Amino acid sequence: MMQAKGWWKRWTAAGALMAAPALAWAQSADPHRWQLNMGRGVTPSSQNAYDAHMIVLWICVAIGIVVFAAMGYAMFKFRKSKGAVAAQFTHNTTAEIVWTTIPVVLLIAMAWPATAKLIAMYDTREAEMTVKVTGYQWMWKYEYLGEGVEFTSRLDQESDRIRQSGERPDPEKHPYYLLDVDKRLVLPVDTKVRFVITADDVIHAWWVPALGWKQDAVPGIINEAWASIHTPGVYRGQCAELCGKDHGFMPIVVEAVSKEEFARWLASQKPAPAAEPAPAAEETVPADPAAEDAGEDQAPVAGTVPA
Ligand SMILES: [Cu+2]
Repeated sequence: MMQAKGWWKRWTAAGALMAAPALAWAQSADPHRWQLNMGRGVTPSSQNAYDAHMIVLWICVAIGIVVFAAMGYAMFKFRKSKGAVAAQFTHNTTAEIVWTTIPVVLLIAMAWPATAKLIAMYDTREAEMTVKVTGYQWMWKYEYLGEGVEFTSRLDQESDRIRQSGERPDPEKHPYYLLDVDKRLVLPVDTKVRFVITADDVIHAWWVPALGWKQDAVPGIINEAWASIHTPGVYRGQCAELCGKDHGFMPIVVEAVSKEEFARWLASQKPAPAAEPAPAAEETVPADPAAEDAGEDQAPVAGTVPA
């Protein structure tokens, strides 16, 4: 009796453990430890991918249940010890039609929405702004086309120091070790942003999982993609093409902010109109905007966790 109770407890605990990831499904952006399902991300493309994945997953689950139930039933019901004798027929036209038709219908049912979603994911028309992304060994360059704002984004100094020193990174102190940059790609939310993506030296790939796509950056070729981020936040990614010895050290950080905040940020990045005589050009606008922000963005890395 005691043993039976122990079993029951163990099964309940196991059931609770299995249910836990289901709660995590609601979580959206960046991947986290022990995540079982794919994330929903923060763009229509990532939501499309998630929806297509869930449709197919549940179809697979249903097929699995039906097939294994039929197998189990047949093995149990028609077992040799009960005197079952195998049938001797070799063909059954009805069965063959059924097991051909059902998969065809299922494939069409899956391909139809998947194709519609895929077409939507590649439709970059009617974008409200364009960002040109260029991959370099081993950093990214971002240009806000038509705005006169461009900068490079590379591994943050603290990650770089840790990796070169050979010391063991402390996840408490540096939760974004190798996933932080000196200058983030700032984007407005609820805005269709078109990305044109290329590379200068070798093939790279620009990938931020929360945006729901990955695009190759190929020298001499311009690839396109788009994103309309619906939730403000910081989304991290990495180069996804083995591009040389420092391939692992060219992360991507996208910061999605409100439209107003973005307008302010963009204005602050634009070079000041050249004041003619400028006797004392002081340090109003540094010649290199990257240098200015490097200092600013380093600050939170030391101790606090950037949101
Ligand atoms: Cu790369």
